[in-house]
Amino acid sequence: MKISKKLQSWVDECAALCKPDNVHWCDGSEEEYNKLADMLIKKGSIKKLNESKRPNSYYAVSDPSDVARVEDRTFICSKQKEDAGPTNNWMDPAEMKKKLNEIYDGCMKGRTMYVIPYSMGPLGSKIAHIGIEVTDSAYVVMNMKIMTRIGEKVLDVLGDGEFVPCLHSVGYPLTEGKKDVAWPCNPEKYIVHFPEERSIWSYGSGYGGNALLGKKCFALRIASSMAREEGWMAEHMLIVGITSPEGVKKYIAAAFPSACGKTNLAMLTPTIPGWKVETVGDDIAWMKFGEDGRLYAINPEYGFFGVAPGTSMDTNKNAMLSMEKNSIFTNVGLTDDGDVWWEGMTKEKPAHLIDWHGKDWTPDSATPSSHPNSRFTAPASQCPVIDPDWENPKGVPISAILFGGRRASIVPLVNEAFSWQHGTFLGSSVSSEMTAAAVGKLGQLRHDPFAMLPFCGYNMGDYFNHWLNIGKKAEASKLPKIFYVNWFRKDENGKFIWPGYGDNIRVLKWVFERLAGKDNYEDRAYGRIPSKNAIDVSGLGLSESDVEKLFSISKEEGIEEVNELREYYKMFGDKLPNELNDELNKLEERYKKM
Ligand code: SAT
Ligand code: MN
Repeated sequence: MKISKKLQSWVDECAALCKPDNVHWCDGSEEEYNKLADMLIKKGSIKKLNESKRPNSYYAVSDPSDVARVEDRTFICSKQKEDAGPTNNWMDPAEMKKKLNEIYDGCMKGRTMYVIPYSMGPLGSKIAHIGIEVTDSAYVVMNMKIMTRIGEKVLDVLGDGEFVPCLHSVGYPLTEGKKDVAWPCNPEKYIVHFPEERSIWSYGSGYGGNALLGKKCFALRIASSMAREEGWMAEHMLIVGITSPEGVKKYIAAAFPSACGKTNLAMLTPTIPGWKVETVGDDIAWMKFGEDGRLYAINPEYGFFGVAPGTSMDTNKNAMLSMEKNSIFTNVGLTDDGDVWWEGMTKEKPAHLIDWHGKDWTPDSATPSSHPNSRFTAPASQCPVIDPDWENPKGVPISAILFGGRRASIVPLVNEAFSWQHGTFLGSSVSSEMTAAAVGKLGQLRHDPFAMLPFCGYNMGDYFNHWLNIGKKAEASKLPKIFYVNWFRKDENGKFIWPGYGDNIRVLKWVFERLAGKDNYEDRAYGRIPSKNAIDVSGLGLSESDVEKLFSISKEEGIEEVNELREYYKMFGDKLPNELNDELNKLEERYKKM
C-alpha cells in the first residue's frame, strides 16, 4: 500500500492517542469484508441473514440509546463563533481539542483501529474528494464499504495529496476486565467538525450519520464549507434523470429534510405511461460548474442508507430490489426464517418476529417491530434504475432544483420560482415537520432552510449569500430553474390530499414542461403554479376542489407566513442578505394586493 508520510504520521498520532491493540489498514477487499463480518458474528454483534433469502446480507441492532443523529451534540468549531452561525452548536476549537484529547485518550484500548481510505465520488473525478476514516468499529468499516469507495485504490489516487482526516471512536475502551457488548457506544457523544483545518472527530456513537463520517460530516458539513471557499455547492439533494415519452432527458436535483422521501423520489416508478426515472443519488449532490457554464452534479456516495419502515414493493420497488443482496439492515425486525421485516413492508404482517429490541413480536404487540429510523445499507449499483451516468466523473448537468418539506398546510403542491434569487428565498424559507432521523421532537414544525439546517458547516447567513453568488456568477439561462414542492398537504380531516410516491411524476412532468418553456402556468402571490389542467390528475379521483386545495393559500395565511418568516430571519442578523429581505417584502406586497 502506498501511504504518504503525512497520512502515516496522522494515523500514528491517532494510534498514540487512542491506544488500540492493533492497527488495520483496510484494503477494501471482499475477503476483508467477510472476515470482519465473521468476527462480528462471533462476537454476537451482527447476524448473517438466510443466504437463500438475502444473500451476503447482515442484520444488526444498535443500543436502544444510539438510534439517530444527535444534533444537540454536533459542533462546528470554527475559530470565530460567528462563522458557525446561529444554527450550529459552537465551541472554541482549542477548547474543544483539549476536551477531545482527554476523552480520546486510550479510547480504543483492547480494540483494533481500522484505517479506511475512502473517496467521495468516482475515483479520480475532479468533483470528488478523499477522506480517511479511522474507527474502532468493524460495523462502520462494513457500512463504509457499501456507502463509499474504499481501500487501496483510493490510496493510489490520493498519492501525497490532501485528505479529510476523520477520527471516529465508539468510546468504549476494553480496559482491564471490561467485557465487550454487542453494540458498544458511550452516553457522552461528540460529533465535531473543524472547518478551517477540514477535519472531523466523532465520539460515542456507532449509528448512521454520527459514525459513517463520509456522509453528513464530510460530504455535507465539511464539504459545504470547502464549496463556499472554492465556488461550488455541496447540497442535501437527490439526483435523478428523467426521460420524457419523446426521449428527452433532463437531470433534476431535489433537497428534502431527512426521512421525507428523498429515496422514494430518487427511485420513483412513474404511474403515467412513457416516462422514465433513473437514479444518480438519493441523498447528497456535489455540484461544480462545467466548461459550458452549467452546473454538473455527482453523487459522492456509493450506496444508499435509507429509512426502512414504509419501504415496500408498492412504495419503492427499486429500493426493495437494491437491497435484495449484499446489504446490511439495522434496527429492523428479524423473521423466523432469517430474513428482515419492518412496518409497511408487506400488507400482511408476519405472525412472529424478533423485534429490534431482541424480543418476541407478533401483530398484536403494542410497539413496532422496527425503530422508525431503522435503516438499510445497500449498494447503489444494485438499483435496477441506476442511471448509466451515475459514475461519470464529469457529473450530470442539472436543469432543475426542487426544494421540499413535510407541511400539512400553507405550502402548495408545487410552485416555480420567478428567478434564482426568488428560488434562493424559497430555499431559505423551507420548514418541515420533524422526523425520526434525528433525536428530537417528532412532528414539530421547524425551519430547515435548503434542508441543510443540521448539515451546513458554516454560518447559514453566509450560505444564503453563497447561493446568491452562484446565481450572480452564472448566466441566468444556464442555471437550473428552481421549484418548491410539498407532497404532504392534508385536508380538513387530516388526510393527505396528494397520493405521492409514483404519482409525483405528474408534478415532475409539469416541471419538465416548464424547463422546455411551455406556457402552462399562472402566477400566484407566492410563485408560479400549473395552470388549470396542466397537472395530469387523470385516474387519481381528485375533485377540482381537491386540486385547488393543493394550491390555495389565503391572503391571511400568506401574510401570517410572511410575518413568521420575518421573525425567523432576525436570527441571522446582518448576515442575512438584503436580497432575501427584498424578496420577503415583495411577497408581502403581492399578498396585500390579493
Ligand atoms: O445522517 S443519517 O444518514 O444517519 C440519517 C439522515 O439524516 O438522513
Ligand atoms: Mn439525508
